[in-house]
Amino acid sequence: MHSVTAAANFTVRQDWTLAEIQTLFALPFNDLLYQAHRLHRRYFDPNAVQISTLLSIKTGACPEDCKYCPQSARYHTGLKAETLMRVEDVLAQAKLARDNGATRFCMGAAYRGPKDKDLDNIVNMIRAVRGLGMETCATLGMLTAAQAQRLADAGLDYYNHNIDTSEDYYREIITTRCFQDRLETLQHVRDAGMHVCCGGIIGMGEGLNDRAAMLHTLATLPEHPESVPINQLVQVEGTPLHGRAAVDPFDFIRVIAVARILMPKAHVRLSAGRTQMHDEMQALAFFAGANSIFYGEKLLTTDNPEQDADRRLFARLGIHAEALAADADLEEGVGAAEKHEQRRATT
Ligand code: SAM
Ligand code: DTB
Ligand code: SF4
Repeated sequence: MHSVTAAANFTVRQDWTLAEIQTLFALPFNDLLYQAHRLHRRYFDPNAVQISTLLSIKTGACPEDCKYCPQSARYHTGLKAETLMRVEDVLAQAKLARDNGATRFCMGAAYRGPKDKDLDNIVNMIRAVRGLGMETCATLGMLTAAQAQRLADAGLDYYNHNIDTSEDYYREIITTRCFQDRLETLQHVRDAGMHVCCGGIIGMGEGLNDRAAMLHTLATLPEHPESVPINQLVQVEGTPLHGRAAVDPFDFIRVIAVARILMPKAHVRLSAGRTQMHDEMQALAFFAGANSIFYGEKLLTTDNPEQDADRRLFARLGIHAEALAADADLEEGVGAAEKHEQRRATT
């Protein structure tokens, strides 16, 4: 019989072994969900879900070859490439998102990594969005240490940079960079004092062991990511992964539950792929420990559920939007990095 006590002592651990994670994946579904939900209640309001809205600030024509991505210049997906947006236009979209209830605004760019001159504009976007009283997040590809510092100095709260899958399977999915490059950027983000948002994609043809290995990498980082997006592959015609077999919904929920157990203080985000999920599956994901979503009718280039549908789902489940943390300090313009420094100085 499988043990259900592995996560019973409620400590936050960075020393998970791959074998322990595989054991969690092998648990009967109800035992796994019970453990995950129990931990979830320990650290979070089980009826609160954090809401982020995404905007693609630079679309398509990306030099990278990520096999899942409609924005790679190598695949013919019919996507219209767009250059970096103007600060005023980004600000208008952020205001709309805020008025619709989002507390975090995430700006995504189809770069391998940003050029320093692009960062001049992006820094202004970050300052403008923070001025609205929202948390800021950006996902711009690989960063140097100096670029990460510039973003932190501008007040960027979160940087999203996914490891996507296991180190082994990464080679099958992307050839223009390696897993180690991802880890290096994540380290620069940490060193600059920003919060880390890092997760992956399920449904790319990876095996169960790849899912376990991906979560093992995340859960054994020196500090767990504050935010862990779990995406279900959005299959876009023209990308090499179009036509992959669909994931068993219960297997997807297992990934959410295991992420919750391994990283009990992280927000686990039910990210891309929600248009393919029934309400019942999303409810199960929230029970298993997901407590963040992307809200708004678009992700970056693909569809996300209609806002009305999400409002109805929240109402049916008695879920409310999570309020900003009391220490968000947005009015004063204090970013994650500065808060980190303040905490260090007072401890
Ligand atoms: N270019 C930057 C990078 O790759 O880090 C930032 C933008 S990129 C679109 C951000 C993330 O979106 C990827 O790391 C991947 O996890 C996710 N993503 C992209 N296409 C996806 C798809 N078709 N389905 C699910 N997730 C996807
Ligand atoms: C993440 O993990 N998922 C988001 C966000 N981080 C940047 C992106 C999903 C993209 C889905 C495909 C698209 O819309 O282009
Ligand atoms: Fe470019 Fe990011 Fe898409 Fe890869 S995931 S092709 S780096 S936009």
